[in-house]
Amino acid sequence: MKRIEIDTARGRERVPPGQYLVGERWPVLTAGPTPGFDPESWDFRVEGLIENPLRFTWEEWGRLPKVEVRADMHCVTSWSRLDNLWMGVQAKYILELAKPEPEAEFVSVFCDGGYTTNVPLEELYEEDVLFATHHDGEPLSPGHGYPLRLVVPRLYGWKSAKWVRGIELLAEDRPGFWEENGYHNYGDPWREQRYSFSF
Ligand SMILES: Nc1nc2c(c(=O)[nH]1)N[C@H]1C(S)=C(S)[C@@H](COP(=O)(O)O)O[C@H]1N2
Ligand SMILES: [Mo]
Repeated sequence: MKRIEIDTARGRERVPPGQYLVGERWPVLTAGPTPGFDPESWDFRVEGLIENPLRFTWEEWGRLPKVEVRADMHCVTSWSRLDNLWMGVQAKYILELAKPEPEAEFVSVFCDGGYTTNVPLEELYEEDVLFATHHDGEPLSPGHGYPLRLVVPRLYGWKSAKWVRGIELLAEDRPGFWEENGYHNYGDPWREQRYSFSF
């Protein structure tokens, strides 16, 4: 399996300002209850401004090509966990199948339980962005997003949506759950874009 080792910090300080390291301990940070998983009814959808709308069952998802990505994770509540080894399907691979329309510039990510988050489409083409089923060699635990979560290492953790069920490609940006509730719209840890009043 291909392993992708790119610097989450892209050459900046490894640990962004105002963050502390948690070591091996991996906190669970969830707004609301942990949703259940039914492999019969689960699907993953790619919708909106694309040439090929996509729908994968759990079984179909399991047949997609996987990669491993080593990446750091930075939560806006100030903890950082370095060197996470994720396994899953690169977001870029899914986008290449879906073929975004030229007007598509933003992505709304949707999840079981109703959580949403938004990212610029170009962020999802970064090599270290993936839809992960495994972390450090184990299937995700329910609290950490089983069966599937998005991982966007270069942005604050709230963009790494757990229990993800699909993405919608949009021409206009659509703020998600935390972005509507005071967090920054983009969320770059190196610029400490924690809240919507930071620049
Ligand atoms: N569906 C969903 N995804 C979510 C969240 C959430 O509340 N619901 N919290 C986010 C936040 S704030 C962070 S820091 C990361 C934390 O991932 P972890 O709980 O696996 O450590 O998940 C993100 N993904
Ligand atoms: Mo977070």
